[in-house]
Amino acid sequence: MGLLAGKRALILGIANEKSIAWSIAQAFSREGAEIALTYAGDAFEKRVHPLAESIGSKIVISCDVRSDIEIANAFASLATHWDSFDILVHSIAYANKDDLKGSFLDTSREGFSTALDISAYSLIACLRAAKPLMKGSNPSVLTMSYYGGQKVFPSYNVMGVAKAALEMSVKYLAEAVGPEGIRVNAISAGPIKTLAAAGVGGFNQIAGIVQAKAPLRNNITQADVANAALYLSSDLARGVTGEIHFVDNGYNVIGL
Ligand code: 0WD
Repeated sequence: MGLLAGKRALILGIANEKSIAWSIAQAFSREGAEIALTYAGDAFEKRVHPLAESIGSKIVISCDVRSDIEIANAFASLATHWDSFDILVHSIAYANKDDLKGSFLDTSREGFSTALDISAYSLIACLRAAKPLMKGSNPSVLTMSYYGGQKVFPSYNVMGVAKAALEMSVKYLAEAVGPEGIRVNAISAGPIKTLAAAGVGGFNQIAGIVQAKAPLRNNITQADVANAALYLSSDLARGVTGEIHFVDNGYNVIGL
């Protein structure tokens, strides 16, 4: 029997087949979970539908997390299919391209607010909307972070500040929903070539340094993140909440 047999998982943040969220959806499906997916508006619908079909997922819902109405509608729509679910995966981030290069000092008020809204606040808004449905045994919420939320990386800029807010939100949310038995964790993933990564100036340089310096002398893959996500979302991690779990081939332990 699979690790997630009998569980239902809602996964937010598939843009295409390279998305970390897509690898997570495949791993969860392989381990017996029933999957529902959301996509960020019309531009992504065509990409996500065939992916959903390939894992037998019949619930595919539009949810642009910038809008409270879209979030409310998405969970209302989910509730017409499922009276409860067990696992929420939030794999969403966005910053204006101009804010992911050059000097952090040039971050605009609008750019700051966009990055923090979509990349950090959306976790709070989605969990609030999800909570009435997350009433199974050992429900789990998981989000995706990056080491740039703890240390300075060139060009990561405002997204680093958003990840810091996201990681602290994980801890406050873990306390807020812990009494209901809901766990909240983050994976801090090493650099992976995806659509989101393509927007970060100097991504290739960062990935090259990780390959040379990480204890395991390599970059991670989407599947590495998905396998850790599997553990954190399963009953194996029943005692784990408020945790930022590195899946980075050990890069974060290196000082120089
Ligand atoms: O190196 C990497 N790729 C890492 C990614 C290292 C460490 C962490 N992460 C994080 C990202 O910051 C993000 O939180 O993992 C998460 C998933 O990112 P990904 O899989 O690397 O990238 P991608 O396939 O682009 O998925 C992110 C998606 C969006 O794609 P685009 O490329 O359009 O920004 O987040 C979604 C969208 O599907 N998204 C939204 N969803 C709902 N509403 C919105 C929105 N407003 N904006 C973006």
